[in-house]
Order: sequence, then C-alpha cells, then structure tokens
Amino acid sequence: MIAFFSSQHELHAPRYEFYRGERVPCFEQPARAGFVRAALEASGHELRAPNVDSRAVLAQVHTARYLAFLEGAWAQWLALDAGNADVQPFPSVWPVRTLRSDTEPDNFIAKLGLYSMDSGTPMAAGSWAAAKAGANAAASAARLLADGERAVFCATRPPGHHAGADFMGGYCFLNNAAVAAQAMRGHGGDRVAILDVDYHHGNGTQSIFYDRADVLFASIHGDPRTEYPFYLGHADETGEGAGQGFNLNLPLPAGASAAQWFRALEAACLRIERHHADALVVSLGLDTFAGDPISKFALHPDDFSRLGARLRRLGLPTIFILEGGYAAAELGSNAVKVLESFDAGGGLSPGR
Ligand code: Q9C
Ligand code: ZN
Repeated sequence: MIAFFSSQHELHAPRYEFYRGERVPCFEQPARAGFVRAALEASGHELRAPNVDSRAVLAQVHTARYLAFLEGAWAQWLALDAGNADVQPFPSVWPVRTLRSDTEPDNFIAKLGLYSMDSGTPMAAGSWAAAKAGANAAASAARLLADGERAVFCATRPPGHHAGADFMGGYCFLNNAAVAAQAMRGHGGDRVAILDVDYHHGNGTQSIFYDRADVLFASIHGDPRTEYPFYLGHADETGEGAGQGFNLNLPLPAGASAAQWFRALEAACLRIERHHADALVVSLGLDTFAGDPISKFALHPDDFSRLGARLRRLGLPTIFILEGGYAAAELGSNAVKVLESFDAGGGLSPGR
C-alpha cells in the first residue's frame, strides 16, 4: 500500500506533558512515526512525501481564526520572551459556560485557552509545520484515491481526531481525517464514511460533521463516562439537523474484550454499508492494543489483521489515517497488520 510520510513530523517534539500534576515524557513522541516508517519499509511498502497543499481543504474544516492562530502561535510565544524557545506554552484559562468565545483576546495564553479543549496538547516550535504536513498527507491521499488508487495510508503525527473546527486537544492540532473526508467530497464523492477505531472518541471529527448527511461518522471507543475525552462520545449522539442519523457512537467499557470490540465493529460496518459511501476514511488509532500504556482495550496483533480483513470486505476506496497508539515499539507492526490484511487479494472486492 502506498503510504504518505513526512520527516516534518519530527519538528513536533514537545519534551513533556502533565499527568496528575507531574511533568512526564510525552506519550505522543517522534519515535512513534520512526517505528511506523521502519515497519512499512521492512515490509516493502512505498513511502511518498505529501505532494498536495491542504490549505484550501483546511479552510473548509477549520475556522480561519483558528488556522491563523495555530500558524502564528510559536512566533507570538517567542515575542513574549525570547527565552520561551525552550519552554512549552500551556493554557491556564478557558471560555467555559457563560464566558465569551466570540472575541479573541490579545493575551497569548488566553488565546491558547480559547483554542484548546485541554492542557494535554503540548506545543513546540515546529508543531504547525508537522501538523500541516499531516494535513497535506491526507489531501495527497484523497487525490490518489480520486485517481483510482484502492487504498492509501497516511503515517502522520501529531494525530488529528480530537481537533475540532476551532480547537486543539488530545495531542491533535489539525483534523487529518476530516481533511481526507472533505477532500474526497471535493473530488466528487457524494457520500463519505469515517470509521474511527482509536481508543478515544474522535470528538473533533464528530463535531465537524455533526450536522451533515454527506459524511457519516462511526466510532468505537472507551466509554466517555470514564475515558478521555469525557465530554463527547455517548451513544445518544446521533447527529443534528440534516445530519440526524449520520453519527454512530459505539462506546465500550474500559477493559472490554476483543470479542466485544468486534461485535461493535460489525455494527459500525453494517451502518457504513447502509450509507452507500463512495469512499471510507479510517481514523486508525492503534491504542486499542492490549499493551498500550494509556488505554484499556485488549486487541492483539492478530486482531489488527482481522480488522483489516473486515474493512476490506466493505469494498470501498479507503484512506487510513494514523491517530493514537502509544506502545511505540509495536505501533509499526500493528499498523502493517491492518494494511496487509486489507491489501490481501488485491483490487476492489467482488462484493461490490
Ligand atoms: N496520562 C489520541 O489518542 N489523556 N489522543 C492522556 C495520559 C489524553 C489521546 C493522559 C489522551 C489523548 C489521539
Ligand atoms: Zn487515542
């Protein structure tokens, strides 16, 4: 399978995040992409640099003021104090209920809070460049699909599915899956389905498409009653307005078995089949792995093969987007399991 990979990802290398008040090394670290790259190369997949500028599509899924803030954020941070080059900015105040989010404050940390859902998304000098390269990979994959490619993998980091139209969060800045889906719409696909299999609910992707019938969002994830992102991802979120019925959340309790997970996958696949999509975008988080350090599902490497085989049976042109997955050493081999079982047998399946 063709994979898009950009070495620009390395420019996003924050040194720490917070966990229960302590500084801890970032779980979402550059080595993750290194393992994915190595596994792809070792198994003979073709790596390409992104070759499409996502700027126009980004403007369709994110707000202009959020994109302007993200692009200029590091320069604003340095303008506060040249010593900030070695310091990570974190938000400390947020416009929650009763506070205004329509006006952008001048204060940098106040802006950072306006455009953040959490304090768990550390920013570094090259975060914009790395995130933009990931969005470019998603746009590049969409172009390849429009040109007839069966499936493409975007080996991107930072991830994207927690990023909403105007906020970052959960290690995510730009919503690569939303870019891929929107780009497929731009290439003439009438209906797109997004399947999010990351352990964490893809709140950003859900919110971007919540009132739309053209992009179905289906997600299997840890129950938000106990799992991040906590404030979205419940089963009763089914879409609104024209999008009513085009959002399917399948939360499972932390600790759910592989058997439970595959029952949910079957429900998601049946809903995707009913959507009669022209293309599928898979938010491929691999933090469902039993060995993941921050997640509580129990998938093993063979289960990732089973996932790829089931997705192949949907018979759809497919863009895989890397999301989470924090057992870095196993991330590449688990991703390759999905891609290779999807590829097995070649072209579009006879079911279509
Ligand atoms: N001590 C994705 O998988 N909380 N994001 C982590 C760890 C946030 C995960 C706490 C998890 C966000 C893309
Ligand atoms: Zn995740």
